[in-house]
Amino acid sequence: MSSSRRLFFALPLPDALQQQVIRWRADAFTPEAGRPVAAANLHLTLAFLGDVTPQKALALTRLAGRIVQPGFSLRLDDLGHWPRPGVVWLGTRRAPRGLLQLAELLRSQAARSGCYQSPMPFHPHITLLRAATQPVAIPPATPGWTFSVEAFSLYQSVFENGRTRYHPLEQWPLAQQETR
Ligand code: 2AM
Repeated sequence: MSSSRRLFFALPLPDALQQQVIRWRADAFTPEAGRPVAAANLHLTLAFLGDVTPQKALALTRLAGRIVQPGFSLRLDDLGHWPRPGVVWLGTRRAPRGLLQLAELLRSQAARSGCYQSPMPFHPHITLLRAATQPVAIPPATPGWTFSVEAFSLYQSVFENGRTRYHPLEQWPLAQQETR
């Protein structure tokens, strides 16, 4: 259907962290390793929805708006390479429970609404390089950034002028993190 949009729920990266990541990435990988993802496109996908009709998008955004969950801290301390999709990624060695719960809820709501969900287990990651189909020297460690996740967003993936851009459409806050 022509009015369908390609949508996904994801965690945005704070602007300052985007800049830190791309500065580090420029030193950590050679230009041959793969095609760098633009700073503004860095995100961590929670649930990929695919091409979605306006009616389904409305139903899914209403469900997303009812989610009540505390925020959490996310430490980016893992790196890897998936040669088949050609992706070099940044991830976490210990996914916080809040991240797994949020992704699980969004993915099950998507599945119940008829959006195909991959049977592969959820592996939280931020894609750093694409078209990385050749062996890549992965640095032994990341700087180990930690950031506070206070919201999640719905994005539209748009291919225009030969580039893919991810437009944030809507954002929902997570409750304040409990301090003990
Ligand atoms: P990737 O970065 O590992 O390619 C927008 O395309 C986002 O949705 C990207 O983060 C992408 O993951 C993810 N994505 C794209 N197609 C997907 C699919 N079929 N299943 C799960 N995630 C997908």
